[in-house]
Amino acid sequence: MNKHNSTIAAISTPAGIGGISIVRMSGSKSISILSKSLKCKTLPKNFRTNSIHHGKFVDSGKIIDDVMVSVFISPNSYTGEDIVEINCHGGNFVTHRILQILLKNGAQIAKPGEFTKRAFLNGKMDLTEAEAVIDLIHSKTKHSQEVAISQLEGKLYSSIKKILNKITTLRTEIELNIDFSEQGLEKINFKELLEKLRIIKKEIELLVNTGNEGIILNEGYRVVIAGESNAGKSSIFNKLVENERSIVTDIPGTTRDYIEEDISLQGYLIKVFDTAGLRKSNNKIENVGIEKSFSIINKAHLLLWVHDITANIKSSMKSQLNDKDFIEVFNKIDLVKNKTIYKNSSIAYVSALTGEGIDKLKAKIISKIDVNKYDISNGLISNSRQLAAATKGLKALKKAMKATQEKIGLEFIAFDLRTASKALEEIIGKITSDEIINSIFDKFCVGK
Ligand SMILES: Nc1nc2c(ncn2[C@@H]2O[C@H](COP(=O)(O)OP(=O)(O)OP(=O)(O)O)[C@@H](O)[C@H]2O)c(=O)[nH]1
Ligand SMILES: [Mg+2]
Repeated sequence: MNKHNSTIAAISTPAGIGGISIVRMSGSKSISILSKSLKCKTLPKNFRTNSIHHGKFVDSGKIIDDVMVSVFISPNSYTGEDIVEINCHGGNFVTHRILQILLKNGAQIAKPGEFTKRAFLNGKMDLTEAEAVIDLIHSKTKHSQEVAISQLEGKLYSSIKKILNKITTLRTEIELNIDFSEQGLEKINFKELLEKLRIIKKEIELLVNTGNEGIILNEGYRVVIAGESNAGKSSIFNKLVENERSIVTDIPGTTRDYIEEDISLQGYLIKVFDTAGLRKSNNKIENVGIEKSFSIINKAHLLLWVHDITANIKSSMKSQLNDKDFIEVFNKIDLVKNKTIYKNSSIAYVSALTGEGIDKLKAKIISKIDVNKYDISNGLISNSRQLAAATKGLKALKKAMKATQEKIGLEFIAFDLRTASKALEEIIGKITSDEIINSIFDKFCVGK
């Protein structure tokens, strides 16, 4: 089980002062390194797995702290290696001193995510579960937490495993028939084969479709505020994020670079973007900003298209916004006396100045989030990496179906099925490049 020779250590709790801090160590030398500094009733070499011990942490005969040590012996631990977790008093100095002593006695400092990476490499979890660990740590809302925990429970993994098993069974059958056909004994029923492929295709398709929802729940729903300059976009942005984050002036072209803030609405993570007003400008900086606005708009789930209700400008740029879902927002209603004009229910009438209509706008945004179509407990694709691989798998399966319909040869069908399997195996990390694996674990914090 222990594929790594080094024993790693890190502080697993956040920096700063707290009641307790945890210094964590993993590797085959964890117990022997600990025994150099722990004075305790039981000798560390006699510690049993899943046990906790009270003792004094000492260095060169001096007591450093009074500690509780949790012990997990390989393979019954998070990483699959011997782990000790030293619960010490949560002062910066004490915690760092303990870490330094462990390093002096033979441990190496852990890289970000190295504990979880070892768990993955030692087969304690698949890649989707490892990704769920980081998602759970970073989750800011109820829904992102629910997606992460279901993934951590291995729901996505088992959905993918089921599909992979079906593909393998079918491919084995086909490959057997290739051998038979060499002897002139081909027995394959193409109609039945096509039906089996169709069922698998449907399952992968479902997986891909869950991706749209999973990514929204996990990575956030991207709402981009766009429209004419001076319409009040930045003012609306500030109201939505409840912070005077974006600069507001009466000079058209105030916002140049886009600004992004996360908010939580009814348990959904919403990523709100303020962008430069779209207009024809001779200013070089503003034009760069306008180009950036278009690229942000392209990645939006929803646009808030803002007009100044008093300006009476018909926006010419709106035609360039393709088929994006949008809410039309008429701002500055505090300047309008005749309230009867607010009659179009598809339009959000607001005043960023007084706050009137902002709650209704928030409700409109929520109503646009197209989720809850899938059962989270079955596992959802929840990031772009997983979605790209699932899409690749779907493409290969469609090719296999086409080859079957055209009866162009069993070898081709087997090849496409192998491609589909490889793509799905990428999601769970069975065959994934070191580069991808490193990029996933680089996002972790030290000590996890
Ligand atoms: N009366 C009134 N004035 C507003 C309202 N919202 C914004 N303004 C004013 O309109 C002007 C422009 O507001 P901004 O929020 O900077 O507009 P913007 O769309 O971000 O402008 P650019 O970044 O230049 O494209 C400022 O003087 C604001 O104070 C509103 O609801 N009512
Ligand atoms: Mg602005």
